[in-house]
Amino acid sequence: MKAFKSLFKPATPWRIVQTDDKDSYLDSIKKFQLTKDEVQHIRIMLYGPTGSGKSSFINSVERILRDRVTSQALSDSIGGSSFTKKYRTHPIKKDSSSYYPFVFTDVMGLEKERKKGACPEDIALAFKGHVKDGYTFNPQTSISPTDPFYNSSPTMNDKTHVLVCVVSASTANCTEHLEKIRDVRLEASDLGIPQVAVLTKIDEACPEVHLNIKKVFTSNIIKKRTEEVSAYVGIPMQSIFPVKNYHSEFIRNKDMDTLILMALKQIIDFGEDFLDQN
Ligand SMILES: Nc1nc2c(ncn2[C@@H]2O[C@H](COP(=O)(O)OP(=O)(O)OP(=O)(O)O)[C@@H](O)[C@H]2O)c(=O)[nH]1
Ligand SMILES: [Mg+2]
Repeated sequence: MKAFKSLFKPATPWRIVQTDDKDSYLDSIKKFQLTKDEVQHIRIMLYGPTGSGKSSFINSVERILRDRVTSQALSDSIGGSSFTKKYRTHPIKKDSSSYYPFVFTDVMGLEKERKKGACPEDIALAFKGHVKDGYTFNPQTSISPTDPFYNSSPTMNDKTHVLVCVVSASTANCTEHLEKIRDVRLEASDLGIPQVAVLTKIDEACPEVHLNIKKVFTSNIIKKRTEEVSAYVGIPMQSIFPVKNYHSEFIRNKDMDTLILMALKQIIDFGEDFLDQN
């Protein structure tokens, strides 16, 4: 009888969150304004293994904030080597005449082999604002100060204000990229850049979540993946946000929105803190 009862006992959540609070996250993101006159936007840099869902995360945010399907940051379904090769800034339109006060930079994915994918030196230079939009990453060598895409006098708007490590929950791929992820993180830590991780593809990682996204915070699989990312990448558990990106869905889903907005709110708060201190 006891065993029977426990079958119907709701699982204890591994994180207590307000999962039905989509509108309040959305409201506060829509109202968010920067207080420093000299800074136009929080620059959010996404990095992580190739195919982990960086471009899809940007598209998902835009999908929610603009309520329309977009393909601003091209994502790829074939996989293999890095699809995003250029350094590009993605602003998000708020209305016909204005943009949100935050932008994303989507860099070439990290690949496990030393001479493949974005080289960590380039990412470190991008943190400091030395890489101009349109630069094509060269896995063999980092950008030289004589390159036309090298920005020798970056302003606060060109620098990275918050770093987001994007890893997939469906593969344990972050172990393979560990060294490169650590290099990037160490560089960011030296510059005092706050860091968050986004754990994508929770639908692929856990069958229960695939059927019902609400189960994310009671899923042992997602809890384990979050703990692994925290241990491997060195980001505290409370700064790791599980999400399911919009990638094949045509219809908006309130629970997917909530998880994405929860992550975005934390990213913006961290970016704002960094700007306040610098
Ligand atoms: N099931 C599922 N698939 C996803 C999710 N996020 C992204 N994908 C898919 O994963 C693939 C790779 O996504 P991208 O957004 O291109 O990944 P990326 O990190 O930008 O890759 P690179 O530009 O190559 O570094 C695409 O087929 C996406 O549709 C998710 O949350 N769930
Ligand atoms: Mg990409």
